[in-house]
Amino acid sequence: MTAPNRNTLWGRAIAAELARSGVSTVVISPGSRSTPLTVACDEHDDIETISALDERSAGFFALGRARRTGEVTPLISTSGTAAANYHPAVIEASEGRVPLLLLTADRPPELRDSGANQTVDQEKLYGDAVQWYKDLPEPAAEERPLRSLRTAVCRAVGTAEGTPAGPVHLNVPFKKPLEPTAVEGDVPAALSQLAAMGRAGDEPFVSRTAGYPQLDDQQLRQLAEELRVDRGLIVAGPADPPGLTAESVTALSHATGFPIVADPLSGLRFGGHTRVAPVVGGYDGYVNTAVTESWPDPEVVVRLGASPTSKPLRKYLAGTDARQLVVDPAGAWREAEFTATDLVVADPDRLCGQLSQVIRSGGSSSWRERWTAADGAHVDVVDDCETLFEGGVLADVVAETPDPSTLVVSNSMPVRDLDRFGAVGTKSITAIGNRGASGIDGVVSTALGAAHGTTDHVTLVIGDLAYYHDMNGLAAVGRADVEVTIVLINNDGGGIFHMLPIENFEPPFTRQFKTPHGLDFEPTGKLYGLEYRRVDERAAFREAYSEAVSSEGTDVIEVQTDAESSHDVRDELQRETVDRLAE
Ligand SMILES: Cc1ncc(C[n+]2csc(CCOP(=O)(O)OP(=O)(O)O)c2C)c(N)n1
Ligand SMILES: [Mg+2]
Repeated sequence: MTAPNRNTLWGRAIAAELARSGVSTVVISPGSRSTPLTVACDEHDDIETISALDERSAGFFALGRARRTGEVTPLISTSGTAAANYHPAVIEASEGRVPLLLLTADRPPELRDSGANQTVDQEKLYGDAVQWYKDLPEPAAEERPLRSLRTAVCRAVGTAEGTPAGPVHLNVPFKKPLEPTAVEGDVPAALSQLAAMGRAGDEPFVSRTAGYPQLDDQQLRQLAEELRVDRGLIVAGPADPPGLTAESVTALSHATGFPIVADPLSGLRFGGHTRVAPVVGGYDGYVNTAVTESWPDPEVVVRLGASPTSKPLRKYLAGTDARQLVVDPAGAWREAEFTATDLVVADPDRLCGQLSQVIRSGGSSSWRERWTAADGAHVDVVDDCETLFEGGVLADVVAETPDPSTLVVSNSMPVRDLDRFGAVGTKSITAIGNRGASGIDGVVSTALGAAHGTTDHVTLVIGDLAYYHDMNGLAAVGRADVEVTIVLINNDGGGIFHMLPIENFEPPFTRQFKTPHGLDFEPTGKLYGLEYRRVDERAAFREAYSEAVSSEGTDVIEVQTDAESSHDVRDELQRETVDRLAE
């Protein structure tokens, strides 16, 4: 007999096809209905399981891991609200093109809509946020259903990793018995090897071969013609996992002479290529100001990745007359100013590589120098500032983080401060953030999941409300055995809201937007076994951070800041940069 009952056989077939399709880690939350899936993955030799207590954090842990590695990271939950708790991570995975696979256990169809316990409508639970949904048939120890199951699992992994990558949902109904208890005659001995065990030699049931969308020669030559101009830019927004390669974009920059305007999440802001490529990173501090007003417009902008984090950059691009080419391998539209003139449906890496071989124009050196000089002035101004402010924390983290390292930034001010103050450099820093839907939820879990997916040292920079939002996620430090240095920027509320006109409307501003909470986070150290320390000076922060990154274990360094004065410093530094460049 291949399995003691049909449910166990079904669960084992799913686990086997996951592993054979390249899945190495599955995140499982406890529950009864998912028992056949859980036990099969737990017992599988080639699958590492992470046990996560709460599904909302579990979803983001898997997301962080998948975002860092580019590998599908499946999740297993029981039926009911457990599955609904994945929804925020599913949305982020959808918007951010991260390969997730949701395996939600369900009651058998006859119990749906019957008042049965823990039974909810899980049909298309995540709506259009998934790339593919399938309600699997009930387990059957028969040839065709088993072949259909194995095919569905292979398709699910392939679709999650496709172009674009994203979440896939398989709803998996089971009747009792859920445990691997023997049920006489449930699995016929005559079942073929193929249906019962899958293909020989550990091959997946369906192997997937997928090409990359690319232009034909004539289209390529035509596009190359458009790029033979004096003033162009390569604008790299947040990259789709697993990221762009710096070589191809550097090659395009060399061929065209265009500077690379690199979002911190593009994979191009940091790394060895910055020695030879004209990468600019401080633009958030000087574009769309008097500095760029006096410059001629770019003629062509090649846009890679998602829409840039920097609003000044987006506004600057929207205000130019440039021909703007959005390159998207999925042919989707990710440019919300609607000023782009062309959509180029092609794999960005390959496109840059191919274009670099057919263009030799060199562009205008004075145009390039404008950008690099402005960037240099911005960096000098920031370097001269010794005040403790939120942006300085990000500058220090980038300066002091080990090489290589992974840096996870929360939404709200941390990602914006990394954008403005994280200077271009040669260290191999992989910066990631949840910019798909820009939530402040699940950020701790995202960082811990990323840490599971890399041997790099990992730093998380997070605001106090985002930390509060996902304190549950800290349980993964112990449960998944990962280490992260957490820099908690505590300005007692949502500092970002000071940037909005609502700042002038009291009392709603403080009560409903800034929301000071006065929470003392130090006990999270004790609760989750973390080293917790607090600093309120810049030098003390640098020292604490350097110490934390060179010691074992997960540390939290709480930096106490003032949101308003931090905004004042940002403004002051910008004025200085603009003045310096006007001289
Ligand atoms: C899940 C979710 N809820 C609410 C918001 C709206 N929001 C954006 S930034 C922010 C404040 C974040 O505060 P904090 O993490 O302390 O960062 P700070 O603004 O202080 O830098 C809020 C509530 C959001 N983006 N995501
Ligand atoms: Mg805050």
